[in-house]
Amino acid sequence: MTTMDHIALDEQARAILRANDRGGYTLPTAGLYPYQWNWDSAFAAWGFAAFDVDRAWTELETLFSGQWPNGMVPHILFHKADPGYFPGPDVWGTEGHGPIPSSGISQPPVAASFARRIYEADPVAGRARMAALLPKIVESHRWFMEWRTDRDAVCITHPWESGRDNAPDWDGAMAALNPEGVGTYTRRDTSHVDPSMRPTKEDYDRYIWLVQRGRRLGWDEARMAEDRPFFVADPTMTFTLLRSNRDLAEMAGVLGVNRREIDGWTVRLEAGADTLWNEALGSYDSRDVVSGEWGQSISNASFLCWWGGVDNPRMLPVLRRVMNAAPHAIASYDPEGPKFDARRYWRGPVWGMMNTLAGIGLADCGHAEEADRVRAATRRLIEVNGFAEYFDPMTGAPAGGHNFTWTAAIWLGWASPSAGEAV
Ligand code: 9WN
Repeated sequence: MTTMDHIALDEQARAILRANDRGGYTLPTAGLYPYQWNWDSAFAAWGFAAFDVDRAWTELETLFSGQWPNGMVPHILFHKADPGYFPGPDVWGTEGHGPIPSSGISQPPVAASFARRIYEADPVAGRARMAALLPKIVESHRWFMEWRTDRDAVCITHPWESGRDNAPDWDGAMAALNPEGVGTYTRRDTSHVDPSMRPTKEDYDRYIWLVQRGRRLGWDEARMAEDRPFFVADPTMTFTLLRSNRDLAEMAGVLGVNRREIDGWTVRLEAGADTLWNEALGSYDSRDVVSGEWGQSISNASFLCWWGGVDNPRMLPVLRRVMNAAPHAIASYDPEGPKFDARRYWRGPVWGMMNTLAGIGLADCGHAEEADRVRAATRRLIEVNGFAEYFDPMTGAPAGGHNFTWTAAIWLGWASPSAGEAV
């Protein structure tokens, strides 16, 4: 590719962010995801920071405007009802909980990490914005530590909370649920995207059953914690909170805010990360708290250890093997594993934003060769196949939604040759 081609792709990425902008918040992609999603928005903010720092802060501010009084930042904010997505606000039934209609669960907490990057892009412009956001992020981390930990690893109460909806990690925990009485409903995702690229009906029945249960319990965390049918300690959650927490502590230091409580959470999360080491598998793995079983899954979330600042020397050979096992890295599930499915969402496809977290983490830990390899692979995928939601690791073919916000954002922030890695 020539420099001209890259400049054209940079322009295309900015155009995608602008086109998905609904005024203060950005859709992941029009049609398939017509609302504001939590971690998508944090990536979007970082993407905007490459050309409009003010708009970047607004994205995070809008996200936190949906924060619940208990500290949770919901995984979806339903700013404006749209029949194109199921389940919408009528199914979640969270009225009275948050300031705006929303889902009742959260998503991987990457906001602090991107807020720090946006701050560092322009510390003068960012100081007041960061200062206003910081206590809200602290509240959200406190909520995770209080309601989502087991042995200090961060857990999910719904597969959607992890952001890796149908990952093989939860197969055991999902099979243990009996979605009886879930009733009939009409999925909308499969009218936007080829069903072979999406979760199955068995998965969806359980997703909706868990939503109905939360609703029945009034989304009251204490009541829901009394008897958890689904509670899985997740590497995505644990490593992203670990990184965000370190970044939050740094920001607190810069702003002269007491960081003692935040530093205490970092110590706990480091211990929690250790509980995700599956010795038999030789990898970080998810851990089903209810059954005590491992997920037995080497996934792209296993490789977020470096993003979390956990430089376990045993993970590098695992990463190299997984990267060598498919032409396009990093597959979301080990291509040599028994459940690999090259097209089905989180069971094989490559996700550019996960590559970004792994790649930046690798670089931070001094693994320049692997970091460069992940970045080059991501760049090539986007150059050849465009700004897709995810990609087939065997062929590179684009899959899921198109003109995708976080793919455009990571292009601008990291994958493009013109990306300022300092941002
Ligand atoms: C459910 C928006 C979101 C991402 C998730 C991804 C997918 C939703 C869905 O899309 O999840 O939250 O309906 O499939 O798995 O990571 O945030 O892009």
